[in-house]
Amino acid sequence: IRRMATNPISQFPAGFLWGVSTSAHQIEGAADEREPSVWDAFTAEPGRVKDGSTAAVACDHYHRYAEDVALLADLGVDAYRFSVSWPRVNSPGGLDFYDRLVDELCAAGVRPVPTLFHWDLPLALDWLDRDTAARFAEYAARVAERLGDRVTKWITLNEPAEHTLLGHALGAHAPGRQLLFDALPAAHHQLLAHGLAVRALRAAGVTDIGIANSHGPTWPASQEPADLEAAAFYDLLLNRLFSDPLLLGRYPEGIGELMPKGSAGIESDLKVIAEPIDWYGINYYAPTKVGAPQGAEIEFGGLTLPAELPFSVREIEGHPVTDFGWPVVPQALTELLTGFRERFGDRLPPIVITENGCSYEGIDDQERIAYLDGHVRALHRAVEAGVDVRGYFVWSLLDNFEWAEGYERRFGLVHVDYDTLERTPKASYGWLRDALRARR
Ligand code: GBH
Repeated sequence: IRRMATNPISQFPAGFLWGVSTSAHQIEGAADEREPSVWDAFTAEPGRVKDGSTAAVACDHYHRYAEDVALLADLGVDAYRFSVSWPRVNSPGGLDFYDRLVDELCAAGVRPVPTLFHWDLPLALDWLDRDTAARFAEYAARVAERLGDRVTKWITLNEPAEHTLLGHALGAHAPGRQLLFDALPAAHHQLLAHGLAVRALRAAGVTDIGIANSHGPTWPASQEPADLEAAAFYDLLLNRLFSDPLLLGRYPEGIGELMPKGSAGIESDLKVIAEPIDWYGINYYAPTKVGAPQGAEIEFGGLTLPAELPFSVREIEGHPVTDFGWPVVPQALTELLTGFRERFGDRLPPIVITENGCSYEGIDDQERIAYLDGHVRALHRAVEAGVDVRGYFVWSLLDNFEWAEGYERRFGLVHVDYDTLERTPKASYGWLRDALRARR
């Protein structure tokens, strides 16, 4: 990727929200100061996490949050997207931590943007139970009552698609189930939880609510009918299963019948799910090439996909790849956003890119600078094409616990030494700081 001299960030209008993201389980540590989550139980099982690590300490952000907020302030971001740990809120003093964090952020002039669920479900709960949706709404209300005087912008869920797929269908993430299509109730209950939480947050006076969904263009492996059909099905799972009910109030054809319904029926659930939101968050990393099933297990992004899936994921050639093996294709972000605009039209609320980033080793991370520069330019092309985008958050502020990959993948703008817990800003941190300063 060729980097141009101009600063891509200064091309955006004033008021565009620039930020960085993290999540509780990936950075906080202090696991013994809260209730356990499904991720604590999952990582305790041998073989689940590649390097055998756990998030018991992680970046120790729970004890070092003031240092991390100072890093945010120096970086000059407008906003910080973090997640609230439900098991921590369930523990004595848990909400006090978020209270202190929010105070620290406000004092530093950084806007707090909490996500209420980023995969660390309390161990006693299960997304296959419908009741978890109602519990989530109660928890959301409790957090909003405590932080709502200082926090205005809220996110309900992070990537229910990945949590369903990886956690319940394929078993690569907590809670480690391999239910394949029988995982769909976990999707429905998360969507219901989102809708009920939107209502609970509104009742608590919140006016600025979004969700962070994982999306990326699906590229068919060829124009052969079998490849086109498989790609369309994969696209439905990744790009429509969650967005259609949220934005159009219906499931894609054929999927609604597979969902459990409450006593009042599926239409009544869909009304809750489609409760209007103020903006739609997109986490974008890479496009996926998909073709007809190949009748064998395949390795994909560190996963072994079972042979019986009705599609197969293929390698994208001709683009650089990150340390994770994910292709770097900035123009696919423009394609994704213009495609969303075409599909949803006026039903599409303003968009915020709630995550975008890459894993690379090293402190002089020129590849990360190239990745971010390329994606910010691609984002600007989408804005020029008429897509209403209001913000962009880099994943992530810090190197952190990368789920089933443990600490081997580093997504941070700031390097973390996991022995000393020392933070060292990388070249990409300097790049973003300079670009943010230059815009004013
Ligand atoms: C996010 O998930 C999570 O929200 C965050 O917690 C996590 O740390 C971060 O991303 C980094 O992983 O093999 O090229 O087709 C991202 C979900 C699923 C997006 C796999 C990229 C595969 C890319 N990812 N997907 S590719």
